[in-house]
Amino acid sequence: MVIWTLRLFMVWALMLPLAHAETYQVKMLNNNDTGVMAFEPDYLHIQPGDTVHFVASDRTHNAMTIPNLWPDRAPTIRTPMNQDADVTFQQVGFYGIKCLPHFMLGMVMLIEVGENDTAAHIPNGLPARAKKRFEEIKQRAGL
Ligand SMILES: [Cu+2]
Repeated sequence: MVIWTLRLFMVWALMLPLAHAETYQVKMLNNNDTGVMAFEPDYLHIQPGDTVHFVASDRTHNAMTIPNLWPDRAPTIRTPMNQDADVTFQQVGFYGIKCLPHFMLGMVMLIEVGENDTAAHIPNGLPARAKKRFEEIKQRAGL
């Protein structure tokens, strides 16, 4: 009995890091307080191992990697259109995410994973509305 209890304790102890990982919800919306076509929230600060659950609240949205606003070697993402999806972020850094159909309309969000010494670097060449929304996000988040 004592050994069995000890084994159970060891299994529980091994699972602790997983138990601490959190899941955050991000809605994909046609409009909200910040304007038309928006992730809500459009900024998250999470820890490595945390998961973001993208919710297909409205239709014709998805979440995918913005090239040049993504940590080197972190796996890129492209969630299916019109579907909820979970993405787990392991690597420290800033992740820029866009909705493919609404990138031109500024449907983007920023996820900060872990602690970063440098500010998020918003790359050149983004659609004007995406650039504007990132500026708003950075100002609001104090980045
Ligand atoms: Cu969209």
